[in-house]
Parts: sequence; structure tokens; C-alpha cells
Amino acid sequence: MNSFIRKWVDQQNVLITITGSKASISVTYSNGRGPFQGTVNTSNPSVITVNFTDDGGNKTGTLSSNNAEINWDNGTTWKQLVYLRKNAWDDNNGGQFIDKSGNYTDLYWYAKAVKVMQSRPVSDPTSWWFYAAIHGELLLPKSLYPKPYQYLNWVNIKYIGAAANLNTLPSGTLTSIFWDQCQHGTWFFPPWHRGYLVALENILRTIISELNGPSDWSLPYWNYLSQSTIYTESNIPPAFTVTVLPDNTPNPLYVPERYGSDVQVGNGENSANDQCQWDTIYSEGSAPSTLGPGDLNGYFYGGGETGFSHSGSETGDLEQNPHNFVHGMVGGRNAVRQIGLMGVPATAGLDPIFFLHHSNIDRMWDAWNVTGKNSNPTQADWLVGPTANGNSQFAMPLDANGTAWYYTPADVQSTNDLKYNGTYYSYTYSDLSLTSYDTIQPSSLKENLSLRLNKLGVTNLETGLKMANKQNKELVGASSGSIILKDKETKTTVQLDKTALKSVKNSFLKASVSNAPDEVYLQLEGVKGGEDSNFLSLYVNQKFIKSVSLFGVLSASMENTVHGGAGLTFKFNITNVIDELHLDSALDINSLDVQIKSKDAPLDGNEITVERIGIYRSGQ
Ligand SMILES: [Cu+2]
Repeated sequence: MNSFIRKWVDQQNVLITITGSKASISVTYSNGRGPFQGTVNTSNPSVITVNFTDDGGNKTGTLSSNNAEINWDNGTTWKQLVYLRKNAWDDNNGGQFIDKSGNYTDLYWYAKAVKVMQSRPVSDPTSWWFYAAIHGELLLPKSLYPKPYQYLNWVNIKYIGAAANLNTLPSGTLTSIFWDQCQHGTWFFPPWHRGYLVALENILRTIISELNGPSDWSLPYWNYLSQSTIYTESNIPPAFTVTVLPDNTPNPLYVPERYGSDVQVGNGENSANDQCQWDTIYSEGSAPSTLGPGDLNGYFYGGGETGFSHSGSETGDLEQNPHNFVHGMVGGRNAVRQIGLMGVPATAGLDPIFFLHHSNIDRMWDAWNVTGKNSNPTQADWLVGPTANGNSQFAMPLDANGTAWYYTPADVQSTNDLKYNGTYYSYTYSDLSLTSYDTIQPSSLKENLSLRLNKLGVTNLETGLKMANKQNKELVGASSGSIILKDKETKTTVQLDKTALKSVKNSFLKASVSNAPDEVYLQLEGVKGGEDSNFLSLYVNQKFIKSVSLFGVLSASMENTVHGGAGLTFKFNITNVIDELHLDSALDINSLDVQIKSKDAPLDGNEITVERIGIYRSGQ
């Protein structure tokens, strides 16, 4: 691809688009000038010559080394157009439709464009309903939920108006290319959703331009973790909770089936936070038994190294918290404990707040990258995407005919040089600080190991400090059967295998700077239930380990459907607990006390089951 082929603005802020190929480029001004023809210098590809036929003919432009400017031989400069995604609260007059000077905000134009998309039938690939189904759907016969969850099937959702015409589905070709693609429980979670947002943002921007709104409109983000003292940004922005637009017509951003409200933020039980931003590693191996290395505070930023994964359990820290937490909290439940649209992956994309939530998740990924300390995977399996293993490509429709934009994680991993539909596309965020919420910075992996060894009395840390060799991953203990969570608190003891525990003890005795003791993990395996917007908190020997969201559990629990049936698996690093026992000379144990708290007590007949609690060691 040619670096000129992107959007620029001149000194009068007029938008200019360069399209074409090296041999023949075309320059078009948004104010009607052009098109002008040009070519790229074959011996120096950062120089173009364009024939401005209305203004003295040929001029030569040179691309700056960072691709941000074209400097012309007549002394003028064009700057790269970088779309700016702004804060839904701070940059929209407190989350409203009209700013302090009486002008419409980005949220207003979002609402207007969503309304246009919602007026189109589901068979139109540029309709709101088609776009929501790209994430997931309960509309195709094979996807439908049985009782008692049939209220989530799209034909039963009030928010979907008659204009959607759900009786006429798109062709099977279109639905098989585009629908049910969202990537969850996988290292593809961040890049798949980035492409999804870019595609939608472009459809919305085209509509907004046609409505005479701003031609550089960009998707706002909802930073529920902001510590602003001006607004309580953990609340849903008002533009999403009022029922009418300024002209008194219905507000499409208001969703009756959105039952949650505030996001609960903090570092304790059942709270959304951005501790994930301190992770330093993007991914881990795909096999469920691959439990290491992990740092002491969590797992990995982007998720497990899987193939195409519409629902899975290799959930990265960004996806688990805040992403899954916010889905559950915003979806919420009504008085008869029905889950709101945001609470279930197959209905979440219907709620317009979804895209502002994901804009924030995407912002966090960008912020994580721009620190310069954290890199995305470099393996071909990630860069090329699921096609590297023969799975389907990521695809988004560009127009009403269903013309596809196919993309890979490599295409979208840089927001500055994203490759979109044969051209470069650049956007950024009004705030790219690493964290918003005041999470405590965990030590980096190496420092953490050093702290751990210090605590355990292993000295001479200056030389040879390295991660334990994780060759052995071994089951140390497991619950004898499945566990049913009926109440807010369920206590159980997990027996430990004497021989395996002895290996853990030996690893402490043999510990040296080049030979760190075992790490110990607990897995809740095969978690099934019907309440995606519930949360579980794990305690081991009365010590709080971590909370997890059950987002996705309903689909993962459905047997004999396309949704799966294996349930969800959650991993917890409990090395700290074992270290404490060792330091107290109390590791001579037969069992561990495990306590699982459910944020809301499961209802009769709607229990949460845990197929097995497994405890593993990972080390020498
Ligand atoms: Cu999501």
C-alpha cells in the first residue's frame, strides 16, 4: 500500500482524499475541487507529483518520515487526517446532546445516525440490526434460546422496532460471512472488536455527513473508570437514559431492556477497575492445562492463543475486567430477573451504549500500546488471524450490497496506520493515559518474582534471577464432584494429593534465584448457569483472591445448540496463599478451604454449577 493513499487536510482545513495506486493516484477535495491526477516517483516512493489543472499544473509533494505530512514545493503543507474519539462525558457537555454554546454534540449525531440505521431492515447489511448480529444474534433458527430464556430471542425484544422486519432475513451467504463473529475468550478479542468499531464508525460518519453533521465525526468513548471530579462518569451518560431527543422525537439511545445503571468501580469484590493496564504480557498458550507463567496479580492482557473463538474461556485481563464487568453491570436484571441486552453477548450489540463501552476498551488497548513498554503478539498466528489455522477471516460489511472488508489483527493493530478497505485510516483518543482509576501499580513480573523470593528468604537476587522452568503442570487437588452454588456463599474444602503437595513443598526447599518455587493456580471448571450479569468472588483460606463476571455463561451452558455446552472456566493465581502457608510453616495440609461468593443469590431452579474445582502447581 502507498502511504499517500489516505485522508489529508490542507491549511484551510479542507478534507482531501488521495486514492488509487502508485502508478495512478487521484486527489479529491471535499469542497468540490478535483479530482486531480498524479503519480508516485518510482525511484523515490515518498515523492508524488500532482497535476492541479485549475492552479498552475504540476506540483511535487514529499511525505514526511512519520507519514504525518505532505510538504509541497510551493511551501504549503497537508496534514494527515486523524479522527479524534472524544470522552462521552467531558467532551459532550456532561453526556448531553447540546453543548454549552448551543451546538449539537457528537452524542447527538450518534443518536441521529443510529436512528437512520435502525430505520433499515435487518436484511440490509448497513442496518443497526445486521450490525448487532455481526457480534452475535438470537434470530437464526439454530441460534434461538429455549425456555426460560426465550425473552432474549430477538423477536421478543421490544427495543427492536417494526422497521427491522425480522421476518425477512439476509441471505445465508451474508449471514455466514458476517454474523456471530465476535471474538471472546481469546487473544483476538482486542483486534476483532477494533475492526468492528472502525467499520461501524465509517457507516455512521457517512450518514452524519449526509445529515449535514460534522464530516470528521468519530465514535465517542465512555470512560466509566474516570476519576473526574466534575462528573460521576461511572454513571451511564444522560444521552442514553433520556427518552427523547431535543426535538422531542424518541431517543434511539434509550433502551428499555437496559436494566443496570452505574458501574461499580474499585479494587475490591465485584468491582470494575483497570488493573489490567499494568499487565506486561499480551498472551498465553492455548491449552487449558497451560497455566503459567502468569504474574502474581493476574494473567495476560489480551487473552489465550486460540483459533477463531466466538465464545471461550481463554479470557485476557482486559476482556474480563473491565470489559465483562461493565457488560454485566450495564445489562443488569429487571424485577423478574431477566437479563438486560448488554448482559448477553448475543444481544449486547443491539444497545447503542455497547459501542461507547467498546470504544473505551479499544482506548485502553491503545493506551497500553503507546506506553512503548507493551507489545502485541508477533506470532503469525495472531498477525494473520484465524485464517492462519484455516478458520474464517474477520469480515465487516461496507455497504448495503454486503461488500466485505476483510481484515487481520496486523491490519488494525496500530490506530495511526490502520489498514481499512485498501486505504490507511488514522484515529486517536482525547485521552490516552495508561489508567484512569487509581489502581495500585503491581510490580512487573520480574520485580514481583524478586519480591516473592525476598519474602521467602531466597537471597543473592542480583544475579541469575529468572522465571521458574514451567515444565511441570500437575494437578495437586480437585473437588470430589460438582458444586452447586445455591446461596450467596458456598464453602467447600478441596483435598490435596500428598505426592503432588510434596513437590510443592520441595520446590520451596530447593528454591534459589535461578529456581523459583512453584506457582499454584485454582480453576473453577465448567461453570454453568443462566445469569450472565452475576459475579463470583473467590476466597481461599479466607483470603480474597479475585472476582469474575459471568458474562457469556448462558451461551456456554446451552447443550445441543451452536452455543457450546462446556460452561466457562476461570483461573485464579493463588500462589500468595501457598507462600503464606509456607512462611507460617503451615504447608503440612490436606486440603484448602474454598469459598465462592455470588453477588446475587442464585434463584431456585437457576443455580450456578461448578463442575470441578481444580488446583494445579506449575514449576520444576
Ligand atoms: Cu463487549
